[in-house]
Amino acid sequence: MPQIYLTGSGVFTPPYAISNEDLVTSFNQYIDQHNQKTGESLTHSSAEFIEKASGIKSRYVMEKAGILNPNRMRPFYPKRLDTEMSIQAEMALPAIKEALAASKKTAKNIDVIICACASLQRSYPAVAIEIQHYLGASGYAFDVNVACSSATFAIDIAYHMLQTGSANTILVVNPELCSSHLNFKDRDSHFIFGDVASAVILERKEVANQQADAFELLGTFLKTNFSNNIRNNDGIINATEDPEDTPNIQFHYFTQQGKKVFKEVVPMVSEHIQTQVYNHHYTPDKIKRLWLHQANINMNRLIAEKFYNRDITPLEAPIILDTYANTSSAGSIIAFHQHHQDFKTGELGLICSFGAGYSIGSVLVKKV
Ligand code: CO8
Repeated sequence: MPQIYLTGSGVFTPPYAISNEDLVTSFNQYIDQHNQKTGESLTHSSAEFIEKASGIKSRYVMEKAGILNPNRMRPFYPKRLDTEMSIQAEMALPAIKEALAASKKTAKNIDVIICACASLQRSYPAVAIEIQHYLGASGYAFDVNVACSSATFAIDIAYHMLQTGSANTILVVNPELCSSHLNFKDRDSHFIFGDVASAVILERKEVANQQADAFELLGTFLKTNFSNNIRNNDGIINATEDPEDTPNIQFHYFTQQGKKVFKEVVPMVSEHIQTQVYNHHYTPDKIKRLWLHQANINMNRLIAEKFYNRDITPLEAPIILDTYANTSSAGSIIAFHQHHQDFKTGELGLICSFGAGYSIGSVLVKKV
């Protein structure tokens, strides 16, 4: 079997941070105005609740003023001409440049680009092909969407393409523009997501220029199981759903049954990653680190404790959602990007995503 290496990663952090306190201040102003106007008595949000229930303290976004304006409560991304670079391509490029530099490659070396994320800003042309254009890469490119598992499912596709020899070097990029699908007027979910882009370079060992900081992919393991507990009905059908002549398109946002998700997904994920590790004839104690999807600090801790069957140290399942919030499929890649430099040759780690679908994707890696 050919050996497949992850040789570089990169993260683009958007320019604006919003603390829980700032988010809650504008949310509560919106609620006060709403209650005054309607006579309803909707309840305030609380920064303490958010941090305790989720572990999130802050999030990065591509635009802040619209989100924090109580009269708007959603970001403002002015419509761009078709000839202008799209916002997701704009987010993707700096993450890609960092990943390329880490792997000592240039765009000319990339055979395939997979743009994998939970929300794409348009149906077509594929954002991946636009990224290919701006990078000046040849070969081909396509988009993949498996919600929060988009990155790991794309890594699985890349891994198998590289093994068959249909490509030598593949770029997987995750421009997660979560703020555009988050209902900032909804107390239950207004705090959950942030924007970010992450990228990884995967390649066949024989073409890898950089091997000192590389990880070999030992295997990928995917699972899906249909659930409506995390859902977004946004799509091409929306404009046809209004019976009037002038379509009154509703905003379709992320919704979830958070408690159900928490309860159902924790055992699914811990069993899934244990199974993958046993299938490779290892035991959990041989895994130095879990780079988990960043959904919720309590959920991540429980998954890791079930996996190791003991209490864990913070570095066994590093948390980055305190500053980034849930960044959908980019979360586990950011955790990897920030927390792999201490690995020694032969040490094992596991990247794992989980989310809507339900979907779980895990990637077992060994430091070269
Ligand atoms: N402030 C104060 N109080 C609040 C707030 C708030 N903001 N929100 C809720 N409360 C109150 C509730 O009203 C409730 O009060 P009461 O007990 O009196 O009824 C109490 O707090 C508890 O509410 P919950 O039961 O809802 O709170 P939880 O403890 O369950 O915490 C969480 C809520 C944090 C959302 C938690 O359920 C959670 O994290 N669940 C897992 C979520 C998860 O991992 N989802 C995966 C999503 S990722 C994915 O796959 C989607 C990808 C799509 C991305 C697209 C971008 C948008």
